[in-house]
Amino acid sequence: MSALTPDRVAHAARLAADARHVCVFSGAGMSAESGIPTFRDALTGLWENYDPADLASPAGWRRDPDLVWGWYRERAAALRAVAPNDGHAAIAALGRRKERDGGRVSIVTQNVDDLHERAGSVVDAHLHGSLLGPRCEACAFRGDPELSLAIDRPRCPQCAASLRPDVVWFGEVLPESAWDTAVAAASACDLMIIIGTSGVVHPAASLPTIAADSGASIIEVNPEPSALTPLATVYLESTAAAALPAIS
Ligand code: BV8
Ligand code: ZN
Repeated sequence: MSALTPDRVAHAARLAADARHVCVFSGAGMSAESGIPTFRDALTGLWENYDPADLASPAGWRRDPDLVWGWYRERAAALRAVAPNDGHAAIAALGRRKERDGGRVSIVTQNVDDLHERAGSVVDAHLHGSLLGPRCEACAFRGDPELSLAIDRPRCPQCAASLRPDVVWFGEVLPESAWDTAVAAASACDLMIIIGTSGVVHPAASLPTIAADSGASIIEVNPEPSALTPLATVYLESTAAAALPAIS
């Protein structure tokens, strides 16, 4: 049972209604109620003996590319079988309402799924890439989502080099344009809504501090306190699908 206290819900709903520019900052918890395991829970079944930070790393890829490719292929296939949840829908509805009223909602996500988009939102920055479509290790080729489901690792049709998941691994720099867009949104928003992130992966986890230092109010939605909870103007100890429809 989530601790959605009426006073906190009312406070968060007022902040959301009054804000001109909302920046949504989402993590794996945003997709949990759609059936996508959070990053730390992602290693179930076949993968339970592996460390996510190792599979999601250049060293892990170099050591066993077929194993890492298989992990991403399974995640890409699992994503096709699920749907956006009420939290994604609430964020999309908030975006439409803000657009109508001359405001805006920016979405900055750490997630590599497309559930915000499938709920009708435009995502301004995918900080850590996407499961949908591999990219070439040597040239600018990017494949379509079908290629992510290939059983055997595909070769680049343009230069025959190896294709890899189009995600940012630990130890890799974030895409410059995504990071710049995210910092601009965090700096310009008057409200940041943090949803479902443990707030331990950097530099993404520094965005809420940028927002707070720029004078934004912060709402956090998470059934457990996170590293970011101390920054929250309002902390909703609840899940994305329960809390977001109630405040937006
Ligand atoms: C970089 C793509 C620099 C791949 C991902 C020491 C200190 C500080 C930093 C570092 C350090 N050592 C190394 C670093 C840097 C490192 C880092 O931050 N490490 C951490 C672990 C200490 N960062 C990097 O390497 C980044 N790059 O720094 O480059 C650089 C400079 C020069 C040259 C080279 C490099 C790159 C990081 C990106 C890694 N890739 N994803 C893939 O998906 O496979 S990160 C991946 O993990 C996710 O994308 C996500 O960002 C992260 C997991 O975090 P969350 O999303 O928060 O998910 P998590 O499971 O942790 O938590 C879920 C939360 O949801 C929980 O709080 C839970 O309570 C809540 N929840 C659960 N259910 C619900 C819910 N909430 C709401 N509703 C629910 N229903
Ligand atoms: Zn190529």
